[in-house]
Amino acid sequence: MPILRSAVTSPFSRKVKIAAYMLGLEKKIEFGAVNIEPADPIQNRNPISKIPVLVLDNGKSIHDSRVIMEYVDTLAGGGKIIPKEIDARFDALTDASLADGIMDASILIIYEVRYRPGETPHAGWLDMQRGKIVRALDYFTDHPPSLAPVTVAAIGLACALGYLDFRKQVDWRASHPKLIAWLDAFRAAVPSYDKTMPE
Ligand SMILES: N[C@@H](CCC(=O)N[C@@H](CS)C(=O)NCC(=O)O)C(=O)O
Repeated sequence: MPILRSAVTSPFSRKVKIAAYMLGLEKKIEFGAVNIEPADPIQNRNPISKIPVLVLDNGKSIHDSRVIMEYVDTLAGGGKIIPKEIDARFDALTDASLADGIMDASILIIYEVRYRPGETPHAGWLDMQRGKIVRALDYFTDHPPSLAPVTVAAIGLACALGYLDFRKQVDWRASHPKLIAWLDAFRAAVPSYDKTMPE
């Protein structure tokens, strides 16, 4: 059975888990853990040692999360979470990429604090990353991803908001309150969101 090397706290891994549940693949993919600190043999699977990585039965590895999302959509017949029609497809993929950008900036904030032991985190850098997050949230406030159907765009934004709830890089609930109702609607439509919530 393919193994998803992942972590409960990883928002990119969470996207894939939610997609697997949505597509009825949760019993066909094992959700395996990985510990990126200290070094884990995950480097043998992805030279840049990022998760998630999907390790297939034939020994091949698929990464990153966007490619795995495409893989699970294909396994499920295609066109389920990534629309087939060209405009809808590239709108969804572009919004999903922006949601990933929120997660990238959010993770860089955490790493700036975590990986400068004994030094003050660079305030300008943190502000720059927060600015990216806020501008992307402005965009999503004006262009909330469709929930009918739920695509990679909605899954990505939900995981990005969940990560901000978890690590609190930005108080998005105060700054972008319209997205609260959107996330509530997503949770109602996609029960695996709550199932994959980091503790
Ligand atoms: N573009 C990648 C980003 C994945 C990523 O940044 N994962 C984080 C954990 S949430 C990670 O592995 N960080 C370890 C590192 O950057 O060395 C994807 O979509 O999978």
